[in-house]
Amino acid sequence: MAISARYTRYLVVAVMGLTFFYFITRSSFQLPSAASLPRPKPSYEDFKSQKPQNTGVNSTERVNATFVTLARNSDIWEIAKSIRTVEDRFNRNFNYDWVFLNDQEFDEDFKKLTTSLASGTTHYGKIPTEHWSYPSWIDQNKAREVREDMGRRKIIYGDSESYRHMCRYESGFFFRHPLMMNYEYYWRVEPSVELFCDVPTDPFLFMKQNNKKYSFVISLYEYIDTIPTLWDSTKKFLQAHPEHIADNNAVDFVSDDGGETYNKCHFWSNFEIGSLEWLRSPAYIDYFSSLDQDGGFFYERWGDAPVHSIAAATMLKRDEIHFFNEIAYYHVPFTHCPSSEQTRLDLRCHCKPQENFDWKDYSCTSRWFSVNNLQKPDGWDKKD
Ligand SMILES: Nc1nc2c(ncn2[C@@H]2O[C@H](COP(=O)(O)OP(=O)(O)O)[C@@H](O)[C@H]2O)c(=O)[nH]1
Ligand SMILES: *[C@@H]1O[C@H](CO)[C@@H](O)[C@H](O)[C@H]1NC(C)=O
Ligand SMILES: *[C@@H]1O[C@H](CO)[C@@H](O)[C@H](O)[C@H]1NC(C)=O
Ligand SMILES: [Mg+2]
Repeated sequence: MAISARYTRYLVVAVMGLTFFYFITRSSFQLPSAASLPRPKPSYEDFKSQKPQNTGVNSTERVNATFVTLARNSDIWEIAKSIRTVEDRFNRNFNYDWVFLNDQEFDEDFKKLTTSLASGTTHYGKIPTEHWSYPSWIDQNKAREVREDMGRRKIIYGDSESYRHMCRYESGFFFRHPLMMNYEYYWRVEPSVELFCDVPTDPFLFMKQNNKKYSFVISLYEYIDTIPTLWDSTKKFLQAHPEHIADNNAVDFVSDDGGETYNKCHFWSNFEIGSLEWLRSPAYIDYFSSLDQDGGFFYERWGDAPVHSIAAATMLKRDEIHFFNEIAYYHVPFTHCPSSEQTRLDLRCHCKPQENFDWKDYSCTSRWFSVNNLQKPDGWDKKD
């Protein structure tokens, strides 16, 4: 049949062509070898030993400093975002270490992912039980009743036991974890935060060279229901220990009446760059121990933000506290975005200036500028 003869010819040509094609390209069509078959998941230990070491381009004037993150294993994807933003905007050029702390053991997945994202050396620590449990003098029934009551009153985290251990830990213990004893400065990073501007110069070096001990980017008023007696405890402590009160302190940031009452202003401690040696000093440790004895971490819901802030405002000189205007930052629900357009362009910021919280009514940053005679940007008091 004519048709089948024509098809046979096509078939012969096609087979010859494919054979030729096979011989010239067969080196690239290898059957899967044992080496390319799916391998078991790499363990954290194997992965860590194979990770290439970074050497920071700006490592000459390295400060003895680390990032520090308190997190649960379930925070893995939220902390991944934070590490990425910190690395992209700053640490890829500096490769500072990163310490992760947890009240439970970190799992392999958490360690692998965070080590792969961080450019510096990572360390993982378990918090000793004594630092994440009730001190002997706390009445746990009373603490439970408080939680139930605050839960009914819909106070934020009011019913949470773990949040109280967290706040107490961040107030009094993270800086003396054995892993943190290796450093002089820390930068605290929480899950799901964002940096909006390049950080081209090293904030740790700035802290060290300018003798700064504590820094912030956002400040605001605390919910009074979480700290009704914190100021009474503070006054009792400072009266008993006048030697810890700093000359030229910033008490006017936290009190409108010379220390009689607390105005609820505090630095928002989910961002902090600070001196570990200050937190490990007798002044700070005595203050924390005194607060801990009074029991307000459990009988109220004292946050580490007002505790750090009141300590800084009373026991540091005012010029040892720094406002990092150039570090643009977001933690739900507030943003710090530099007011100056020139700064935003120079630092390649991508924050919306309208979202800057600094000059809004609920922020205390305007007060910080006033009590320190700092120049506020033009138009800071325009309402929009
Ligand atoms: N290991 C551990 N970390 C916690 C726990 N609760 C909170 N954290 C961490 O403590 C920090 C503050 O908690 P977060 O939920 O962000 O509180 P918020 O910012 O006040 O809403 C974050 O870094 C959390 O990952 C906990 O029970 N265990
Ligand atoms: C290194 O630091 C210098 C000054 O501290 C800065 O001008 C430069 O841009 C930095 N280099 C990188 C790659 O970030
Ligand atoms: C870093 O600081 C810690 C705590 O002060 C100190 O023990 C350690 O020796 C310092 N390391 C370096 C390299 O200076
Ligand atoms: Mg948070």
